[in-house]
Amino acid sequence: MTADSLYTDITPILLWTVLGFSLVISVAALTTVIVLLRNRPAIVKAAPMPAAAASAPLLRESEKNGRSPEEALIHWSPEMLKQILAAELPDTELIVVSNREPYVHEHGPGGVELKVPASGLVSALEPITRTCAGTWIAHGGGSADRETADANDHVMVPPDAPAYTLRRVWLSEEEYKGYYLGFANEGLWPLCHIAFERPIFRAADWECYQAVNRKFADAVVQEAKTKRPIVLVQDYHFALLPRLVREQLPEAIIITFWHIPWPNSEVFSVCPWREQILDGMLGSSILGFHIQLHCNNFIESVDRFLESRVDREGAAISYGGRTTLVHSYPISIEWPEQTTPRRRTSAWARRRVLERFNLRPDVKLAVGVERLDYTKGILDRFHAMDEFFQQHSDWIGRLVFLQIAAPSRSSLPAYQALYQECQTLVEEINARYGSEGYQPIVLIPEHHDQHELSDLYRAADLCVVSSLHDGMNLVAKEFVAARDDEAGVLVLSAFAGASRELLEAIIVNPFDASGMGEAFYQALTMPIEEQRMRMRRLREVVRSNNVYRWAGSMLMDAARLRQREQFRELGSMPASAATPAASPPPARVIETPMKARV
Ligand code: GDG
Repeated sequence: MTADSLYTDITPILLWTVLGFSLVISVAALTTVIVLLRNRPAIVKAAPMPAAAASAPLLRESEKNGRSPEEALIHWSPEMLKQILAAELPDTELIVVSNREPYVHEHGPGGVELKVPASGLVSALEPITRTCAGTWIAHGGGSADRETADANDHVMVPPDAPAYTLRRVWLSEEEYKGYYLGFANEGLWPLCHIAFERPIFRAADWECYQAVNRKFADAVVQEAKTKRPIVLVQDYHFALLPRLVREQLPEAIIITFWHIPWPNSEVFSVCPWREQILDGMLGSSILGFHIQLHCNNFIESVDRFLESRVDREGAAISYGGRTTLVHSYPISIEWPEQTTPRRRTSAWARRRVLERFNLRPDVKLAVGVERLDYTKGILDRFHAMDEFFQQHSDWIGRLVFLQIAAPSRSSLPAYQALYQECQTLVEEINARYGSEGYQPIVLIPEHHDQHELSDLYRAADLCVVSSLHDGMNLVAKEFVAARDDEAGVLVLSAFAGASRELLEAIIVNPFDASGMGEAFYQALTMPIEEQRMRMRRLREVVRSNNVYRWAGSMLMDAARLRQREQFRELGSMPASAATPAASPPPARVIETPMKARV
């Protein structure tokens, strides 16, 4: 048989075999698709996503922003943080500076009472300072603070299991008004948030702000037992402090964390003392924001207003002979929780909350928990309730919105006006949709303790975080952490930093009341399997990106800086390579804790 005749004989057979196989594979594929579509989970059948979610990001910011893969594998816990400190920063003292103190002593009807203030900063920093046994310097603002501090203005806290020193700084009424209420909260707070509240800048407030920053810088120097402490400066109350501390403790590592957004340079330019503020902040070795966008805005502001060299690739700014690393560190909450006693079930929490607020057992419960602040979008979620009832009138009588609004900055006119507006709007909506024994919105303008908040989160069918603008927002993360039953839905503003991580929440635009109303509907009708799928993923994210990771990442960066300084002192590093922040970290710096990875 010739080769030609062989080809002629087998070609049709081959052709038919290939065709036959293709047919079988196509039929199998089609059958699989039909079976999958028939059995697809309820998630596909849920109500359409609101418009804002249509353009939702596919990747979390932490997945995009180039964190080292090794770091992502660390299981962050208090023990890990201690190990990192011991291995990478041995014998380093840690000093935290914030305006708000973690424990306030107040005179109450039953004598001196201890309060934990409603503050995201306190919620995040307290477990860290406890773990690191540092010193926390803060304004002593409680009515019984003086009598509970010792002669050095110290008090050991937490009172039931002392772990670190709280140093209280006393301010006169004039200082408090000018620095805190005036410059920080009527000037910088509205300047940094897109909430359309006009910032107020008064020269007298600025004077106070400078004087109080100096006072706190002196307290840092007094408390420092070594020449090279790590100073963690917190927030917009202390923009000038890093430079002032740097002048007195040139070898300190100063990490400044800005807990609120940073505006774009055009908005920032309206501040009459913009250059001084930037100069003060650049006294820091490391400057942290929650998200990359705010780092970018800060770098852009420096580029525009100061003679400096900006290294965008290395995320560093060289100014006045020193370099500052500008990096995003998304803040988070304590996980695992160390202090809250064993929780009861969600069913128990729900019964308790319904009883306490006198609500019918068959209602669905939406909750909001915040300081009463105009940036939090409290009015906007009430407008969304109004829209929701207009579109879905069958829900009237079946949904209650329970809003906890802890009083905050209540001596300022903008906050008094907000309180009035909230009361009026709630009355209007309740009059429109309420009936005998049914109030659709329950507004509680009171401070609650953490156990009560935890019960509320666990009792809720949905938690609404509708901030107009928010650095991060810890309530969103606390809600997720509280839901070990994997039920409940988070409705989250696209303008809260948390929306960069919590992608499985229903993401909303709080300026769009009808869109947010539809998000409520989606949440209330979401099948339990979908709630579970979303909640499981959200919990994974918060668990692995907990507050120990937030602090640990900053401290690891601090360790790298310190090592490079040491190389520089030894003369083993060329000057050009000695700019600590601009080049990538040496892998071996984190070797020891890595080995201990859990
Ligand atoms: C700033 C930034 C950033 C609320 N009511 C009570 C109470 N809270 C607690 C919550 C939560 C905290 O206050 C609020 O945290 P947030 O993160 O929502 O907001 P801010 O206070 O504005 O914090 C913010 C944060 O700093 C951290 O960097 O996320 O973007 O604005 O922990 O549970 N706590 C108590 N009683 C209450 O009635 N004890």
